[in-house]
Order: sequence, then structure tokens, then C-alpha cells
Amino acid sequence: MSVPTTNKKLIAWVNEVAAMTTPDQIVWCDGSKAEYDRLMAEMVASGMAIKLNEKKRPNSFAFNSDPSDVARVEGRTYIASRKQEDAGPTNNWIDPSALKQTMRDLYKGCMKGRTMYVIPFSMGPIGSDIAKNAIELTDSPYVVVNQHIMTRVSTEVLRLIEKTDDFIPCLHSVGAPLQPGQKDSRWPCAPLDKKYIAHFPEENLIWSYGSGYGGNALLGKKCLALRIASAMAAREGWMAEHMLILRFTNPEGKKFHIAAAFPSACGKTNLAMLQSTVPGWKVETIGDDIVNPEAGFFGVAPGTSQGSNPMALASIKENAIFTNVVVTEDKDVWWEDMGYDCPGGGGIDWKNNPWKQGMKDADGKKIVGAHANSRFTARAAQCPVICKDWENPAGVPIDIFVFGGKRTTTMPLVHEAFDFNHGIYMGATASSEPTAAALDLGGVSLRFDPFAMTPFIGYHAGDYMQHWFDMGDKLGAKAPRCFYVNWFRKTADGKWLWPGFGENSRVLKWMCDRVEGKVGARKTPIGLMPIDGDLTLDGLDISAKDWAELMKVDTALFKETVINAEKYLATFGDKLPPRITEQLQALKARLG
Ligand code: OXD
Ligand code: MN
Repeated sequence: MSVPTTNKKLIAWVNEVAAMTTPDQIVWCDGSKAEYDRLMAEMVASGMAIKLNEKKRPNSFAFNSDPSDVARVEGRTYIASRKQEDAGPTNNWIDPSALKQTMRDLYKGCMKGRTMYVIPFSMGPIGSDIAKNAIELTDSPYVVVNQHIMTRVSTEVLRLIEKTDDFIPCLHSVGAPLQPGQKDSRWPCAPLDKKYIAHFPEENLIWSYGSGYGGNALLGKKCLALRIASAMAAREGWMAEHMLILRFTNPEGKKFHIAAAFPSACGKTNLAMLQSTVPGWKVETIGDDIVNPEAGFFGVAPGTSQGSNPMALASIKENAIFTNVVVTEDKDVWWEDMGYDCPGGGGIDWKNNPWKQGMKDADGKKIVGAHANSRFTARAAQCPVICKDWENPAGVPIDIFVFGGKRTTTMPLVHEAFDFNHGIYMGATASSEPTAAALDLGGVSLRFDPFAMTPFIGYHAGDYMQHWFDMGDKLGAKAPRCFYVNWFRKTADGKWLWPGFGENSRVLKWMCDRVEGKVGARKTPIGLMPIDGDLTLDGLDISAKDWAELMKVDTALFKETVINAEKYLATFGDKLPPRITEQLQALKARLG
């Protein structure tokens, strides 16, 4: 195949990688439908992909991964900055020359028997001043088809690289070379101790080896748009954040843009596509995971139902990819908590085994059909409530930042920061309770996840917090207002206090009313809270007692969280910004 670019830097890099990895052939991708269809047909023929029922799920495909390759591997993810102190306490670090040597040895001949695809892609609308051009080299056709949906793959990106002589190189291999005549496995990958998800932030370089799954392999997402981008953003004075963005429009037509950071599995996709229950107020989706360069959703399937997220279900009606879900007898998809029983009672589970709903293992434990981290991949453009400005090359102006996590106690439904610096403290000390399963394994009772960015900050987390203060100083009065929410509070006997889902729009409306100065607020030791009656509960079945409980700030309990936060923040050493310490001391004083 002829080389479709004149850019010497790119050609030299492709040749250098090909010499190291020795693929059987090199294919330059163009992002076309023909390319997508051809790769899908090849993967169906090889047994890697299952074509779904054309009537029920048009142009859609299902994949099952290897059971050892089902999620991001944080323990094998590295920030290889030149100095270890620049990676900080939240990252794994290996000296970059040593890591490159280890990985070069692994990459040697690793694409034997496979095709190396060259994927030119843009994170953000092609040609936008705030988009980034990149090339992913991969030996996984699954990665190519997913990148078609999650990013903008196009030869136009090659034209931009020719003009700027600049791109972010992303190298990926599943790490499973094929000997002559060797039959490929359904999902090739390398064992865990050979997997490396490596970032070289000073060179804007990504090297990934051994995994074909999600953020380990779709390198535009967590690797580029968060880890590498966060390091670039700190150097260049912008921000790269793990946040959904939505537009909330009031009955008068005034638009508010809200960006919210929650840890994984706290409902970011649900909030991004929320169906407002406040009369006259409308939500439109701009992005569900990262601010905001993606072209698609790579969403967690289990729990997605007509009740929890009808707009996500509408987005995956057709042209979708499913990974590690149940394929039903009539070749549709199903997962746990989809809102109805598995049609036909079973199908093929995520491990590619025959499966019946309700099956139990030898210990009497239910065998799930879909993996807990099974995913759908779908174009954002297919979301019925996608905002018309979602691809505006200039972006949208953010009015409100929301932080939060899952807390069954302590954190009220909503509170507002006194000012931007206090908002940064809220983001820096955002915490979540791990699932019951993690607690059973002896996990900690509370996990701090600053700005929901713990696994994604590409440099020292203390420097990252300082960058937030620097941005606040730069923005001054234009800085977004900051709020902290908790949809997950329970009564002492375990009952949810807040209905969540669409009703969360009531909380968003209160935030917008605050921004407009339409409502006042009560000053409490932890921040500003709604005056009773301003956050409307009309039509909700919430007793005055439950409301009081939901909004209660128990100072003794809150103090415990603050003590834990102080211990956590101490791990940042002398990189902890003094302003975080000032905020912490002021909060302690307010709590008495
Ligand atoms: C994701 C995550 O997959 O945050 O988006 O883990
Ligand atoms: Mn995420």
C-alpha cells in the first residue's frame, strides 16, 4: 500500500516501529465506512466478532475479551517522567530509559503474523485550535473500529500533520505475535506481568503493550486526553479533566454549561444524558467522560436501562459495538440490571460460554452473564439529546463545576463552595465509599479521589492541585462556581434518601439559580446550602424528616472525613499547595 503522507517525521516513526515490531503488512487507515465494514467482516470471519441481529440491532457487533483482559490495569500503568518526584505519589514510576529498554525487548517482533494499522486521529473536532492530532499504531483491528467511533479518524488529520509537523505518537500492541501457521486466539493479549501502559509526559509519547481492552488500548482516551493532556495543560496553561459536560437551559432560554467530576461508576454517563423533571428546563449532552475531545461513548453496560438512562439506550440502538455482554439466543445483547429478564432466558455469556439467567456456581453464587465492566461503544452523534454545540471548535463556556462521590453518610445532597479556592479544596478532597465487595476484600472504608483524576493525572498530584489554583487566579471573577453533590445518602436503616436519576435536575436548577442570584443560601461550616423551599420537592415523596436527614451536616462525622483528608493530603509532601492547607485549617476552625 502506498504511503498517504509526505510528512517525514511520521513516515520515519512508522518505519522505525515497523522495523522493531515486524508486522506482516502495514495498513494506513482513512476512517471510512468501507474500512469499518471491511474490518468488521474480517473479524466476524475470524471468530473475534459476532454480528448481531440486523433487525434488532442493525450494524452492531459483539466481542468477548480474554477473561484476563477486562479493564484498565492501574497497577501496570506508568508515568515515566525523567525524575520520579515529577510522577508523584499517585502514579507508578519507572526510569524512562529503563522502561523503554524493557518495552523495546517486548515490542521486538511482537506484530509478527499481524497487520499494523496506522490510525490518524483527532481528539476534538478536526482542525480546532484546541484539538490534538495523533497517530495510533496498533496491531488490533478491534482498536481500529473502536477508534472510528471514539475519535475522529481521517486522512484530513494527515494534512494537518503535514502543515504543523506535529502529532502525538501512540504505540499499541496486543503483545501476541503469531508463528507461521499458528491459529489466532479470539482475543489476543499478553499476561498481566507483561502488560505496560506507559506514558512519557516530557515527550508527549505513549507506549502500550499487552492489553486490547478499553483505556489500555484506545489510546486517545485516558492515555492521551487525560494523562498526557493533563501534563501538557499544566505546562501550557489550560485544563484536561475527567468530567462530563452538559448544557442546562432554563424556560427563558438561558443556557448553563455544567462540568461534573465523579469517580468511575458514580453515574457520569447517566447525569450527562439526564431527563430533566423540572418543568421547562432541558438537558443536552456535550460529553460523558472527558472535557471534551471524544466523538463517542465507551459506557459501562450493566445498570443501563430505560429507567436509569433511556438516552444511552437510544444511542446504542444501532451501529454499536458491545464488549463482554450477553449475546442472546436471537443475537441481541443483554446485561444485568437492563430492566428486564434476558430474552429467551440466556445466551452466550461474556466468557463465550452457554449461559442461563439465574445459573449458580458450585458455591451457590450467581453467575453473571455480562462482566461488571462490560461496555458499549457508540457515536455521540447518535444520542437523541446531543447538544448542537458538542462539536463547536471553540468549545462551550463552563459556568459550574460539580464534584462528588458515593457517600452513604456525612455528605449532604448539595453544598456550594464559598469561593473558587474553597471549590478546589472540595475537588481535592472528593471521596467515595468503595463497593461492598471491595470492603469484603479488606479495602479502606473511604477512598479519596481528587477531581476523580487519581488514575489519570500525568504528573505530581500536588502540582496538579497548584495548577487549579493558578487557573483560578488567571480566571478571576470568570472562574466557574463550584458545588459538591452526593446522590447516594442513605437512612440509618439503609433506605436511599434521594431518588436520583432525572430528579437530580432539581439540584442542577438550584445551582443555576444560585449563579443567577435568584436564590440565597444558608451559610454552614462546610459551605453554602439551600434555604428550605428553594430546591423544589414538588411531586416527590420525601418527608420533612428525610429531607432534614438528607441535608444534615453532622459535624462530628464531617470532622472524621476532614481528619482522613488531612492524612491523605499529607502523602503529597511539600508539593501540597499551601492554599490547600489553609482551606483545610479554615474548615477545621469552622467545624469547631
Ligand atoms: C472510564 C473510567 O472507563 O473512568 O471512563 O474508568
Ligand atoms: Mn472515565
